[in-house]
Amino acid sequence: MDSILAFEGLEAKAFKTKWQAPSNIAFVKYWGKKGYQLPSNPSVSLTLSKCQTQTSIEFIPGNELNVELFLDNEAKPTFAKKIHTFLTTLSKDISCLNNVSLLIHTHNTFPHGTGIASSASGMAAFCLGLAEYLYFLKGKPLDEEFYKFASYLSRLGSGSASRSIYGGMVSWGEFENEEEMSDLFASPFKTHEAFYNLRDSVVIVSSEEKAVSSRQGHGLMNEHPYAEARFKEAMKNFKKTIDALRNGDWKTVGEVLENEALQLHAMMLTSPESYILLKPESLTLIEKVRAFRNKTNIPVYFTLDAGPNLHLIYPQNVEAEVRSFIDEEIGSSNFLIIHDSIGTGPSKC
Ligand code: 2P0
Repeated sequence: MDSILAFEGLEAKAFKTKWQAPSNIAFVKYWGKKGYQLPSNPSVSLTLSKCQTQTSIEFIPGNELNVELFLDNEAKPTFAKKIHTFLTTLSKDISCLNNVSLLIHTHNTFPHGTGIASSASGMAAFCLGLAEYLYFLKGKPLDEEFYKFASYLSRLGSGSASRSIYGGMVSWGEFENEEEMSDLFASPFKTHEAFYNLRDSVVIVSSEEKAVSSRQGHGLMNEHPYAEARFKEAMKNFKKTIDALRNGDWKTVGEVLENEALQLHAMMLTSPESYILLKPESLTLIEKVRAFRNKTNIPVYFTLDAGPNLHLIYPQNVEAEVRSFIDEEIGSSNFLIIHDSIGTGPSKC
């Protein structure tokens, strides 16, 4: 992969681009970092299809770095500042970023304020545009290396965004003898064909702003008494998950999926500065999913992101049964439900 230094010494030019990138849901969670935006353990995620961020960027050469950002045509100075800080850091190695103004327009295809994290899809869509700009200045084609570089940049912006650069299942983080797996960027993970059509029905329990951000949550792992035990467990769960994803063993994938979600929230509950992102409804729903599975043997499993919303993950061949369960026992009148599925990854608009 091109190092960032390969883009030093370029002259800023005018350019316009637009990309859309999907959100993702981790099966094995990234929770805790080391060094500069490197994961403490490998993770693997499912790329969503419907939940996408679309971002256009206009690059205008000038005398200094400047960023304006609009979400659905409304100016968002806080997001603009985040991107400005990110680009200022990159400009130490890529000096042309000191001489460009960015005009960014962004839009999420999923309803705003649902509590679905847009940081992965948002940072991935932005970094695809930024990577394309640098490739344009350098006169390089958008080949496989381009996507690796976009994943690398996304990882620097937000860890989970590195996985939103690819479709299907995606891994990020070094592991044993898996040569293509790296801490620096994510890569597509080839599964058994039984998992080509996985479904994710997201039950929106709450759309309140989180009390503790993921960035703070990662930071709290530095002082966490169970951190080392968690990283060991994550390694074990990663091994079990990638083996089962390759072998077509959905039961094992599902069991680890639930265990990972609960370990993630256990870290929050038991952190020196304890906090709770689950809501009472999250626990009620977990019990309903487990009771339904025990009664029917239908292999639907839950996971959680850093928030209270439940993701129900299941193979396509039980879609009708799971959709009836959701309608009858969870109720689309009680909760907003987004029926999504595994997606093919980002695209240039
Ligand atoms: C994940 N999460 O693997 C885990 C599980 C949330 C729960 O990565 O500090 O926004 O920007 O690198 O990627 C959310 O944290 O954190 C996250 P930063 P990020 O998806």
